[in-house]
Amino acid sequence: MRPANEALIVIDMQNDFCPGGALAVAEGDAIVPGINALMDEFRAVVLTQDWHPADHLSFASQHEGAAPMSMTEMPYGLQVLWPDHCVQGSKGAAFHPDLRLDADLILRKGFRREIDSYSAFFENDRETPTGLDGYLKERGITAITLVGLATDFCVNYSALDGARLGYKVTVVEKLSRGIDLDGSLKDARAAMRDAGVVLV
Ligand code: VGL
Ligand code: ZN
Repeated sequence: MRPANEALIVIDMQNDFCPGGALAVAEGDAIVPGINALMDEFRAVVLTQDWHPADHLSFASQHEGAAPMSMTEMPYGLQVLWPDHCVQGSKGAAFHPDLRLDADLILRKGFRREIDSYSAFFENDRETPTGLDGYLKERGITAITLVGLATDFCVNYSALDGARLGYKVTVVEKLSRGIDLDGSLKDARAAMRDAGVVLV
């Protein structure tokens, strides 16, 4: 059992990010058993859930003529335009059916139409907090282990923000899978290493 200052944060293990889903990550479902087993080691477990309104502005469908996976400029910076995914209350937004749900906190993110939220800590403007930092600090947690989907987006952003906030951050690569858009997986690994994130 890990000490009480360590939390496991399971990022976006939802149907839409698994094979057959709207924004499927290759082998996204293959990591479920390993994540379930790892939960036993931690006294604090948080699940995040990507949770978008149907007209979310990160969806290509909301931008006339835009193709999924193309880029656009938003007031807060560059944004990938995704296929519609993780719509609030849909089957795609539900957790993978085999994922253990006996977690302490389920943190939803991406619920404001105007702004996407990859990180578990901040929306994509990198400054609007989700509240997770306060939650972890109040529980005396100083070290976080991240697993889940996708390595190069929500896991990466969460890891970088966690490091910036002063947590000791570990990403378990074999319990994470990437989308890999134009080399984004390689870039994410380099960025995480540079930020002092431990990749195991
Ligand atoms: C994610 C793209 C859009 C993720 C969420 O969980 O990595 N990626 N929304
Ligand atoms: Zn999303």
